[in-house]
Amino acid sequence: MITRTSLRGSALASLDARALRDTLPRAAFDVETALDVVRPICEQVRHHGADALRDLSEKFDGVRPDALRVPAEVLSAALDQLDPDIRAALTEAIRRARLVHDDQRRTATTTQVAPGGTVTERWVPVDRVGLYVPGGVAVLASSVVMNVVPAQAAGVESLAVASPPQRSNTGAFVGYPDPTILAACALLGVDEVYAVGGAQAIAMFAYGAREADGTTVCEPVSLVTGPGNIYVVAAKRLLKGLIGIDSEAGPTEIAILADDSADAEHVAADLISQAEHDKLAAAVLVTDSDDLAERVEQALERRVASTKHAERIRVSLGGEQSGIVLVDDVEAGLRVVDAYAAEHLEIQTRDASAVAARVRNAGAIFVGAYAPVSLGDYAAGSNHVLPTGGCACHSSGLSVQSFLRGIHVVDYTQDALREVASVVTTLAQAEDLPAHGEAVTARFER
Ligand code: HSO
Ligand code: ZN
Repeated sequence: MITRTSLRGSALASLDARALRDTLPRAAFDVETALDVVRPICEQVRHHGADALRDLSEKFDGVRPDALRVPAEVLSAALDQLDPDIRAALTEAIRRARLVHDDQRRTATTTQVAPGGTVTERWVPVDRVGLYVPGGVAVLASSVVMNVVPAQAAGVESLAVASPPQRSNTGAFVGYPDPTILAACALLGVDEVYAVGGAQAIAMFAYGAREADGTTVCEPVSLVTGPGNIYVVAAKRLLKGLIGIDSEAGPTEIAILADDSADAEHVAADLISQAEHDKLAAAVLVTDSDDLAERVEQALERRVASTKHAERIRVSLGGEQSGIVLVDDVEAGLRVVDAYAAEHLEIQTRDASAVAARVRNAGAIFVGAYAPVSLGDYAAGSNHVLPTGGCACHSSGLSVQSFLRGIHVVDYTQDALREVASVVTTLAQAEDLPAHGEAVTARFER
């Protein structure tokens, strides 16, 4: 079901990092093509506001929401009706995520550059953010936690969530997002929730939305975060600049670097766990052990046959984005996983901590036998909104930092400015921008 590739001996040695990355299995995720699809959707929302949002929901979600903003009583009903076990699990997941994200808060730093001259870096939260929670193949209430917790820890004051209305909802929830998502919002104290999904949700956040009579439905936001399908990602890319965005998150990926000490059952179970997300999800095992590869293949066959979403998983494991990559040793494996820059990377080798410490590119690293990716998906305390598609070589997952801006505050006395004046005038002359220098010398002329 899963293909094997050998990158042993000269096959690896002859490749530089970029060429190596191109040879590794990866899903085709063509955001550029999707841009053409989402452009008219965004324009429609920009010009026709709430009317466009209702029309687009009817077209893409198969349901016309009664109210675009979920009423407070629907949010509290969702929390009241939430299964107590799910409520307890969400509460514990929130508690752990808060521990980690509260620790990420940043304090201002002040640097004395010269006597009388200081630069302070202040960290200021974004005023208003829009958090997108997908509602496609799987409806992920845990993603509400992963978006909201860092935003709240950063001190963001105004926070809105959007998630697609679900056609299959019943009772009080008809035309609204999945009730567990609503309950998670209520549990986190988020009261501004929209029954809007897809590219149109991102456009609503970017432009804001009004009814035809001018009544405001949603105020525009400064920053949009959260994962989504290819159209959501395309809309974020299109509207970037008008709004800030987090890194682009595409289909889920897991890479596992394992040697012969790894437990094949664990490796197989973990590969399957992320393949379960999506037919486009990627599961890649990098190992120097033929014996482990063999045992993992057998375990995959057996485990996939007995799991609920077998069909979806078979497609994802059998797709070109998944595979087993054979290498000479763990050292070579490290080169491979660094080139791949996985969203999630598990290290299941001897001395796993030491190996993990050498990894440079990954969205999140899971060390040793007892840190499966699904722990991080829900309850490790870490964030699960992570860069995919190789973006981990330049971007980070969602954190408090994603919601903060660093502002430099420059404070110099007259003497401190005098002392550095010639540096400014010399560089200004060198760039043929003498008025820059004159702004300094003007202060010492009288
Ligand atoms: N593995 C997904 C997150 C998730 N898994 C949510 C289950 N629920 C992307 O990191
Ligand atoms: Zn997952």
